[in-house]
Amino acid sequence: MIKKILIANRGEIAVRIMRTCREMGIHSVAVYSEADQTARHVVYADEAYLLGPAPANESYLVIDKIIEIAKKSGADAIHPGYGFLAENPIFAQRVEENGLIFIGPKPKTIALLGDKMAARQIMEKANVPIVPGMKEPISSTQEALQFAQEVGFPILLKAAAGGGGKGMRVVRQESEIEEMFLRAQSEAQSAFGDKRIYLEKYLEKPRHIEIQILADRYGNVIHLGERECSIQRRHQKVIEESPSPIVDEALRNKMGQTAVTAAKASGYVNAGTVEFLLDQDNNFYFLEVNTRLQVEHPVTELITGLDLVREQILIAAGEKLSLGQEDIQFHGHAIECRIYAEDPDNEFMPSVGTIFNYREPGGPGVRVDSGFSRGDTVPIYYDPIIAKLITWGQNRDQAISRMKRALDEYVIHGIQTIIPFHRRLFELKDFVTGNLSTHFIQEHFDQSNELERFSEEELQALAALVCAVDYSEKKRASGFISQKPIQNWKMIQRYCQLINR
Ligand code: MV4
Repeated sequence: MIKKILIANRGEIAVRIMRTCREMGIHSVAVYSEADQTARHVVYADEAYLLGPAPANESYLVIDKIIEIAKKSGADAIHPGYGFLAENPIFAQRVEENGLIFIGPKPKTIALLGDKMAARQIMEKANVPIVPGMKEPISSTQEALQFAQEVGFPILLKAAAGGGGKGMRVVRQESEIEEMFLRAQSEAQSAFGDKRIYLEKYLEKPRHIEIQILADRYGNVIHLGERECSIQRRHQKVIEESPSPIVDEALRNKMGQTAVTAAKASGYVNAGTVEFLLDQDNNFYFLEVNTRLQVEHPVTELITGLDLVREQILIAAGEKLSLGQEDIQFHGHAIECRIYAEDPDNEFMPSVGTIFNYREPGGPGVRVDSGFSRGDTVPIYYDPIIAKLITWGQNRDQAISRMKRALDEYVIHGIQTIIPFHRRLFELKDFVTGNLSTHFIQEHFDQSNELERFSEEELQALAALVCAVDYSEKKRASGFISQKPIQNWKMIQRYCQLINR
């Protein structure tokens, strides 16, 4: 039995986990940094303890302190959320050594799947399709050249310790290999302290599709369908949805079965996500396993009716899965917009400050998971995600209509957010028709190419139009202009400089 859980996290995900705790009659324990004294997760929890100063490595990443608080408060278990210590096998190990339950996979599984090359080897043995590539790290450009001659260009250099696109380099021709290899190595070294690089065939404009799985400790594994996460910017997801507009029932069953195989092959227990790349011919390839609850889990919750945090807690408490694959049914369509405190008019720079007015959208089919309220200050120290806006509809069109309405209803004053960027995205024909890829944002928002087609006069007219539309949009959405409309004119000027006009 689990009666009290310490949530080793902050913001929207900490609040999200505590909500399920409360429904289940489980007491929640918050931990917080000096920057989060009055944060929503601290207010929501049944008890709260100060960890230390604002920087994460003095607060949310201090393993000893978190375990000490867990024991002092009488917690039975720790939920790590996502980010911070969620995929740190040492943390999971320490939690268990101290007689506490880690709500997540076993430390050994986290370590194993954290090594991308080890994971590929396991999956290959289990007949899970992997991207054609090497099983060992390369030590020279000579080996890279040999590989390229076998599978053909383009090839991709990846960090063995990798993830998140760091240390990744595309090589399109022989002359680039040497330089790209050295760059990938040094980037991998500084990001992971591990410079090992291996090679894969590079897939052009794939989709990122992941399968949610649940596994209990008795070997039962089920999948909860896919999430399409192709809309991302610099390896940061922006929009996720389920089902994917391109996945039909046959492909869902096939990918789902493969994900279940992947989970069984790695001895996986708890909730997890198996990531795949889907190429333009609908072939899918294993990418990696995320050994945590993911940011985008709500879209799966909305179409399956399940509470994934509840399932995680029950699994961690040693219960058997109460559902078989035949009990899982998908209903309707869900889309999530991540609300980052970033300024889309200023190269997505983090926007910090105090939210002096705040109103969340609501109504039919709208869910908001957030970690902030009016009067709160968004600190500079952590991830810039402040909320997630999720809509559900009978079908994709309805989920989109509801999202557009909800984005218009959302009022956040005092800081910049990417809400205006989302509004533009939802107007794009390729988005509405579901024509997505991991290069979507790059292709639709890289205006430096677009502007080359225009004359000086056209550019000026365009700038005036952008200012006017932006101004009236902001006024309509909030009844308030928090940003100088001149910013967009500056943006156009910058583009003109870029293209030497
Ligand atoms: C790839 C790929 C194409 N071919 N691997 C990026 C993050 C890392 N986890 C894997 N990634 C990719 N691996 C091969 N062989 C393209 C990407 C990729 C990507 C993947 C998922 C989501 C967004 C992405 C954006 C650019 C590239």
